[in-house]
Amino acid sequence: MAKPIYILNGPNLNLLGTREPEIYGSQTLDDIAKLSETHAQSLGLSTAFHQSNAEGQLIDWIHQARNDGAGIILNAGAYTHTSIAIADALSAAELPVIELHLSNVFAREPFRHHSYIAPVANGVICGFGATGYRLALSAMSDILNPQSSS
Ligand code: CA2
Repeated sequence: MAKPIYILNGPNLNLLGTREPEIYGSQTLDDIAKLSETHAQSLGLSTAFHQSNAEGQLIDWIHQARNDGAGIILNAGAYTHTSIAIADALSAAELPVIELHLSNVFAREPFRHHSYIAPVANGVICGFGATGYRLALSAMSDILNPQSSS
């Protein structure tokens, strides 16, 4: 059985669909989990989709992905801008990593312009709302199977 793509979501993303739809869209995290699984299946991939408000839990899932996952798509929420510990865990995982944000963080407050994760990621996708999860899975598929990418 092929290893899944870990799709990890950080603090407050469990609130999606309840507030601030003008920034984050109106879909819930559950909606995003479903569209991710559907798109992954179309690419011949599977997902392990998680959300936590706790930094340590996100790090534990990154450690788990090191053995059990094929790659990591991470929307670390505000930990993107603060967490050296998550960046260290991603480096140690030795897997393809895609940093993902719903909003265009570069069009927002200056404190969102810096990421500790970007330097240890293969690439960054931001500003496309829930579509970003599909884009990230397509990019991960190309990273994992470069000969079948167009
Ligand atoms: O745009 C993104 O995906 C972010 O990772 C979202 C984080 C933010 O701190 C990052 O700078 C960019 C915040 C997630 C908060 O999610 C909410 C969703 C609905 C209502 C309130 C917060």
